[in-house]
Amino acid sequence: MSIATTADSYHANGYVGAVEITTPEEALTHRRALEQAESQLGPLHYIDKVHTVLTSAWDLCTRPAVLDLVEEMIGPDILLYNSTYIIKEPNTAGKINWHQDLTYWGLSDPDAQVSMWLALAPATAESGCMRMVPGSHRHGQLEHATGSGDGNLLLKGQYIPDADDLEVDAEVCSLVPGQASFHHGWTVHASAPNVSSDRRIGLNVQYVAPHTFVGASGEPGASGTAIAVRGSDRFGHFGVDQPPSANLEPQAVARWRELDAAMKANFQIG
Ligand SMILES: O=C(O)CCC(=O)C(=O)O
Repeated sequence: MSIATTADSYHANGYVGAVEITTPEEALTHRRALEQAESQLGPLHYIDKVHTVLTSAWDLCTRPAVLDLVEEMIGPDILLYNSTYIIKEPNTAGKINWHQDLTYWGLSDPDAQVSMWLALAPATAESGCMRMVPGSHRHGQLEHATGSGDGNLLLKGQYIPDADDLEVDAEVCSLVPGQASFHHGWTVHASAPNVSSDRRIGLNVQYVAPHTFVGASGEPGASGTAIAVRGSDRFGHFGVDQPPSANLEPQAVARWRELDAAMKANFQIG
């Protein structure tokens, strides 16, 4: 698919899957880089802003092939806002209930944000790949609840209580290593437990256009931090993150702990 066709599919359905970003061999190299970092730092599942400390994550987040597509989705000025690894270990019960991402970021312009989910291990129905409800991005925000306590991996256990009607239309978004999906912040999605014998690993990345901001007024500091990866930021709503000068550079690691805590403190619902 050309970039334009891929972007058209994203705009029509609220998501697009199976976009090739790296070869499977290259994805394996990036998986090894993550696993090396895990052996040094401990678990990295759902730790924010990994692109500020890991050169592998920075490389994947800033690939021209990714940014060319993101540009078609949110415009020529692109800020890299967040990146996390989302990992389901083999044969574990963790799952993600039906939800919409924008319910917890509070961004002012819902169309000025897109998420990439890049597979570093097979993401299949068996390993608990995402399921997406096509067209659901057009309905705006649905009501969410928190704390379902049923193995939901989301930070506040958020979920859409009445998801049965949505679920019937959901499409399975399986990815081979090196492929990515891109989804809009209102797209309803979920994923089941990993019942395979391999880890399921995704690098989940958020891009925003600089005119958007967190909160009602866009006051400086309220939107957290980000870094321009294409074009320019003429608005200054976000503080400025730094790219990694080397892998796991100690000062950057210390700063990263603070960035992760700040991201989690700003996490909203509703
Ligand atoms: O990794 C998953 O299974 C779900 C990820 C997700 O909810 C997201 O990328 O917004």
